[in-house]
Amino acid sequence: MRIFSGIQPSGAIHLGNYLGALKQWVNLQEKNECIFCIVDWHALTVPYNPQELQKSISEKLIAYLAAGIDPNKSIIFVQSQVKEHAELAWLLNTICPIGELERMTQYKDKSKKYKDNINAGLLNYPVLMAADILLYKTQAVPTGKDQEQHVELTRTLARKFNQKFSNKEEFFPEPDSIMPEYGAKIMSLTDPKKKMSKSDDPKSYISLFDAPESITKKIMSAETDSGKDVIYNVTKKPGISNLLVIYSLLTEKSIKDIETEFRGKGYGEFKKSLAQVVINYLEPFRRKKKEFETKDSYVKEILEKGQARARVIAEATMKEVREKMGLI
Ligand code: AQP
Repeated sequence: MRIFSGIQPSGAIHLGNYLGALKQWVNLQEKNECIFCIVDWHALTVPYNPQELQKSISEKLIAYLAAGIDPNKSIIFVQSQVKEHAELAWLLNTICPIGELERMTQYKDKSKKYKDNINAGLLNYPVLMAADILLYKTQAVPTGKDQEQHVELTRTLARKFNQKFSNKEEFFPEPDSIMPEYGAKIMSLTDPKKKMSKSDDPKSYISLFDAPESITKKIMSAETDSGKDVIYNVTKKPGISNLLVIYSLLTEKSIKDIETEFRGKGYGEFKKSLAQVVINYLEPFRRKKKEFETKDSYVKEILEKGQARARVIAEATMKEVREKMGLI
């Protein structure tokens, strides 16, 4: 199966991005042809600092490598280095109904969050994402829950393109979403009714590279209800339930077993133990980051090789697309 997925360099990669997306990628690369992108053009749709962008891109690449993405198995590259993404996005824009874009949850959320910067790119973001995916004739897209709607639009656009320009034959496959059973939507530490997001206040998320003291501080002050029983109940105890999910995914213990372990012990003890679990789990990430930061040319080479491999596929697809759309 051909797999494509990406992460935007819009902030620090957090536990949500890891549990929802990255962790699946690592497993999928064993038996599939995987293409993992750092989608920098997407990050320009919200306010950002141009001086910080390259550093943020490098950090994402290091996070991919530290998580276990293997450049010998998977293609890793930066979106803006393969111009065909922009070309296909433009062409797909011409078959995408505006209504489909206006109903997107992420567009609505981000329009509220960045009231002074509701740009056309924010609205068209899902079309660029569809182009990212279809350019590689992708069959499946591993993501968290928040991106499901965008993958659904990608299927719609693939279908429309096939009907209009490919005699109803399958030129673009309609890609499936792959989501983990648990962890597809990790919630914010400061507001457990909202998803964890890298563009939010750093107190609301745990970055893969956070220092141990910072992890402890964030978990100990994570929002929980006024009770003291460590019990999973998303409606009544969204905060503690979110922490239980994180605990369970990082230790591979069932939520039932964790509830039993902390019966009668209260939130304080549970949070202290969770902080230690997270610190230990993320220790190799911090170590590998330091290691890769000293290997500048190795890291650059990975991107150059990745982009060359991605270009071969992208150019072949676009040649066919142009022909089908009457451009040659
Ligand atoms: N809270 C989450 N729980 C599980 N999965 C998540 N993902 C994002 N948040 C969670 C998944 O991580 C990947 C990265 O997505 P992205 O960088 O394209 O942007 P996003 O989905 O908008 O993620 P963020 O963290 O919320 O970034 P910002 O704040 O920049 O918008 C995707 O697979 C996503 O589903």
